[in-house]
Amino acid sequence: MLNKVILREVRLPLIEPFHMSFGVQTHNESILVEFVDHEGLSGWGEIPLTFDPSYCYETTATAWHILNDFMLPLLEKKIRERKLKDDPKKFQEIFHPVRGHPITKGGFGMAYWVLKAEQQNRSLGSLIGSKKTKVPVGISLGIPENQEMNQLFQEVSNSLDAGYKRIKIKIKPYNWDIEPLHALRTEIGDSLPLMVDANAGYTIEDLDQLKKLDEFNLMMIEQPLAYNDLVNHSRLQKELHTPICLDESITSFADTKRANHIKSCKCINIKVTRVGGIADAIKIAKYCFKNDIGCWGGGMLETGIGGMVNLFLEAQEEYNYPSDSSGSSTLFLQDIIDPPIEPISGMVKIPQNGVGLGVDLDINRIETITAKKKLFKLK
Ligand code: OSB
Ligand code: MG
Repeated sequence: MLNKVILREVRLPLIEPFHMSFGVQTHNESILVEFVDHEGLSGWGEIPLTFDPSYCYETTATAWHILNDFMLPLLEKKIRERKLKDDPKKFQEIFHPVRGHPITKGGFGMAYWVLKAEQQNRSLGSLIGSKKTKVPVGISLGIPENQEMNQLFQEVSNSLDAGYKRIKIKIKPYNWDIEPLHALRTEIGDSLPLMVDANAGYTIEDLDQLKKLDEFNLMMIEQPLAYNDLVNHSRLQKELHTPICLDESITSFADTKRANHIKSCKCINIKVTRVGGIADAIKIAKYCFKNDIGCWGGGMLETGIGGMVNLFLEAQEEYNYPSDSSGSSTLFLQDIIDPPIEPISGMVKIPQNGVGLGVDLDINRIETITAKKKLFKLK
């Protein structure tokens, strides 16, 4: 039985500002969700957002508003009517009256899944049927400050030394795309497993420039065009040999089916909250596998809470490319989980025996980075 929900807005500085085609991120800014039951067990989830609607329309402030003014009242009503179902797969149906806001819903629902795992004294991975004991990971490298080629070489060579299974570099139309790719292929060679992420920077008008990317033997091109442009992604995919991977465009299972029906991509970056939560992420991975679409786990510069959930999903059999789970120390001086996420030779071990997230939470540190907190008592 649910007893209370605690929302905490936290801010955790990144070691280095992370530059993408649409702007820069200097902090993780998340709402941590804690569900506490009557036995005192806690399940945690994470809603990773930013203060501005740049990567997606949701922001930290809209998430707080949607939770406080709509989702929590809906949950309270369900509990009052004694209609709350025990099944985490069904939990998010409560929030059907709220249109959109997949990241808010997905991160809220995540805490319910983790609480279920705690109550059943098993890990989230065991609850969702993840089989892999370790997963291959890559790293996502932001655009270097001042676009210094030497900095890019340094970061790529450090990442290869650390054993990452693939390198993703962020690109920006005309200004940071062909040049760094040419330099990397010339310096480091053709065997480097390399991909790019444009974060929706191009339009179909840039077709000639996008065709040039085909020369660099890339594993895939992530989200070249606008988030709401499945049609032109389909046109573009016909013009390119390189697989297109969608990120921003896929915000639900329905989006996945649409993208498949019109052949907008050959791969999907599954971010558990962006697609609306754990249940949808699982459905999407299974659908991709059946329909010959590749998939892998993306990241949103989350703390270790969201990071552990990403790993348990990446341990599902359908995930078939290295993920963006590059590890706590690539993002933060100190994470809020113990032990932190730490790849060894490009592989991260999945906790097999732990309960819930399979790691301890550093509650003191969480309190220190909390900017705003609210407790909702559930009757
Ligand atoms: O497009 O995948 C993205 C980070 C923030 C917002 C969007 C993206 C990213 C990343 C980094 O690429 C992934 C990570 O290391 O968490
Ligand atoms: Mg992306």
